[in-house]
Amino acid sequence: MTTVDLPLPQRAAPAEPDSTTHISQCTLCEAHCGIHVTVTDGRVSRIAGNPSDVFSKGYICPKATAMGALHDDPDRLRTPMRRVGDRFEPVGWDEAFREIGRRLRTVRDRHGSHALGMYLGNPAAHSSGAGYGLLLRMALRTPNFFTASSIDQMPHEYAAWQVFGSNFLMPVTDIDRCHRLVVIGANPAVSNGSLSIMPGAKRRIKAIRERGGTVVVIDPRRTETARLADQHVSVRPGGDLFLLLGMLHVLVTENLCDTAALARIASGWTELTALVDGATPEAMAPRAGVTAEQIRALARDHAAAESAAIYARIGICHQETGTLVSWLVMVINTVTGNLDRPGGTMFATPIIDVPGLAKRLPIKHGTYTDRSGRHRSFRSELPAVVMADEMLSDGPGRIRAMVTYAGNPVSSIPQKGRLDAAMAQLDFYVAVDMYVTETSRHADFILPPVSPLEREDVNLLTTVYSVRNNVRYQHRTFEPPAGAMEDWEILTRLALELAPAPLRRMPATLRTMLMKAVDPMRTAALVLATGPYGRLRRGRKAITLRALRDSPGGIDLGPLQPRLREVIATADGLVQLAPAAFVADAAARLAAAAEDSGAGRLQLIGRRNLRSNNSWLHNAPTMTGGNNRCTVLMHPEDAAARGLVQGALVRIASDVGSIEIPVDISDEMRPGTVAVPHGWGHRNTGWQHANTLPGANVNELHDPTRVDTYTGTAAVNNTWVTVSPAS
Ligand SMILES: Nc1nc2c(c(=O)[nH]1)N[C@H]1C(S)=C(S)[C@@H](COP(=O)(O)OP(=O)(O)OC[C@H]3O[C@@H](n4cnc5c(=O)[nH]c(N)nc54)[C@H](O)[C@@H]3O)O[C@H]1N2
Ligand SMILES: Nc1nc2c(c(=O)[nH]1)N[C@H]1C(S)=C(S)[C@@H](COP(=O)(O)OP(=O)(O)OC[C@H]3O[C@@H](n4cnc5c(=O)[nH]c(N)nc54)[C@H](O)[C@@H]3O)O[C@H]1N2
Ligand code: SF4
Ligand SMILES: [Mo]
Repeated sequence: MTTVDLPLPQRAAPAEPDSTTHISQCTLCEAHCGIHVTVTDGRVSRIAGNPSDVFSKGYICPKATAMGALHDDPDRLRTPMRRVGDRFEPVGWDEAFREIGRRLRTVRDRHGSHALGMYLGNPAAHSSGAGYGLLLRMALRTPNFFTASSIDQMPHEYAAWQVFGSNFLMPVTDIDRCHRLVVIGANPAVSNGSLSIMPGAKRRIKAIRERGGTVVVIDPRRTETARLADQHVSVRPGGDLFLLLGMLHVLVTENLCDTAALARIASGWTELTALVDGATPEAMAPRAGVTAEQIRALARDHAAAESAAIYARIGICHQETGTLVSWLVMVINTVTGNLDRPGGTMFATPIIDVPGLAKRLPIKHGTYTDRSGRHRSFRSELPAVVMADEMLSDGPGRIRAMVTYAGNPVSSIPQKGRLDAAMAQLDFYVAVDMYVTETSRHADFILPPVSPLEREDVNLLTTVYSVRNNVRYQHRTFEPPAGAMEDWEILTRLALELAPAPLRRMPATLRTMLMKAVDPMRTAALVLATGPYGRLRRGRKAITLRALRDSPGGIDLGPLQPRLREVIATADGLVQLAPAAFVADAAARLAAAAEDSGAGRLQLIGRRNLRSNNSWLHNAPTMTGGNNRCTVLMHPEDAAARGLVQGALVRIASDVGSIEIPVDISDEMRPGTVAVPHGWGHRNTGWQHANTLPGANVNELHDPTRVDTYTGTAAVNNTWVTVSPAS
């Protein structure tokens, strides 16, 4: 169990502090670790892991303490704000909603609903708010909908849609039972897993080795996870496609797959074997930046393991080949017999049975495009990299008004510095956020939700992609102040403002009744009752909301269960190993000339830090300083070649922008590759502490036109840059 004491404000005689300890959850990332929050004299004095949490088992990462810092942060907005000239002034909720409704409707009436845009950001997924964000998106009736998914997991979703028939069927890594874990483009020791949610990832990874298993990390950087592994394979950024094709070649030519068993669940083996025919390890090795022997061993060991899983995440999504690589990961897990088997990759059985419902949740691709026609919509949204263009380039359908919810796209999205200007020139902009950020500073209204410690919730997303079936309840630590609103209430009120007049103008009492009817707790009760563990299902002890609330560490629902045949959503009920478009694309890439060697330039990738959270949390002094700084990590040879010494300020320049930050020299980097964290460079925000910190926005360097072929997901993981001493 981890425990961290927070500094308390100095008081004259703290004789008998009035302390109470509350059970809650950290909601700062997908893991939702159980926490004990001690409150002393109305302030959070201590945050510790909840040892009885059935999933996180007492683990917390250093970010958990930021739950307290966030709650007590004087810079956190507690009332709605309205822009008056260059300043923000407090405004009442009702007045704010009326005015926002009027302004949004005016834009819609004059220019059509295309003129309204919305961005839904990452923390939306960490509360029930996401569902209500989608409700608002429906009320806006606009094609111009963007989310953090298109700078995140869209390639996994697209590949899952092609291979398993549904974007929801992204297989989860059964890390607690696997005998071999291969991590590609993820650093769970820092991130604690995403879409294979694994709080306390370090402990789970160590346990694999303790039970005699093997851990391999394929990453251009010797990461915190690589340090826990048996083997680190330092791949060239963007080289994963060739590494995996080479592995498949070995699996095929050395007859390492049980093709008879495979034929019962999958189709496309013949096309796959034809594709990898020429992809010998020797041919692939230089393109992947590894050795042929490494490729061969990776394939043989994967096939030989009692159970094995490749876990791939953001490092492979942020590539032009993001979808192709996601596909090959799914393929290798399948052909080696590691799909739907304990210790391999599996589908969860969550309280809301998303995998079980996948067949009935069809999605569309390409029903519309952005105005340039380059980007096709996927699951009814457009990639976030086009936001700036859709706001700035003139012509019909231009976005004139925006809503952002729990997102800071000016910092998070590669956009050549144009999104800042784009947000500034909008006719109208409303931000649902608790801070004045790089993005929300341009808003006409900022509507702040309560702090996470002031809400109670049951997070459904976490249950769908956890490495073990479970359900947990987020208890309130603090009662919300009178009149404060939660995200779901704000979003529902906004949606009502865009609804037809009778709904909009309903009396306040009726509206209160309606809001009560759509309360997330009611929704959670309904979800529980109708899901796999509910009272409507026979033969099992029902889990009610009350039972869940009374379980201080949540309820364990057991290990992942085989259920491929039940959930697969393809037309013929088979896993599609070789979607025609993917095969043709991969073949074309195999046939193309070798990769650009960069002519003395370096390949820029990203990195995450244990005490940082995307573009925010930098206002908490306990989260900044130490090793959590915005520096460029560089191999000693590359530093020496440029005459750089540790800590020197350097200028990093790409084809689209430049930034200046200090260099950190470390042999954990692959030579020729440098890493810079995203989410830094806070200036002119309401974050008084963060504004004083050095750093720059790495997304100034990434080209928004370099994207994953299928989903438009920003390819921020191999941008060519030069690094030189800052003048
Ligand atoms: N170069 C580069 N860029 C990246 C990445 C990378 O690896 N490299 N990673 C990408 C990834 S994976 C992601 S997910 C995106 C994230 O990018 P965004 O979607 O922009 O999310 P955050 O940066 O987390 O910003 C969160 C915002 O929500 C606000 N907020 C926090 N909690 C709440 C809440 O409960 N309610 C409301 N209403 N607001 C809240 C915060 O104040 C902050 O303004 O960044 C991406 N950008
Ligand atoms: N502490 C902390 N935890 C977080 C977050 C945070 O900001 N801070 N963000 C959360 C979010 S929104 C997400 S989506 C998850 C992401 O979780 P992870 O996917 O684990 O994120 P990263 O730590 O960025 O790991 C990506 C890895 O890919 C590597 N990489 C870069 N380019 C390539 C490449 O071309 N090939 C290969 N094979 N590897 C490459 C990088 O070196 C890095 O180690 O983390 C979540 N958890
Ligand atoms: S891993 Fe850290 S940030 Fe994520 S929920 Fe757990 S304590 Fe919070
Ligand atoms: Mo993310």
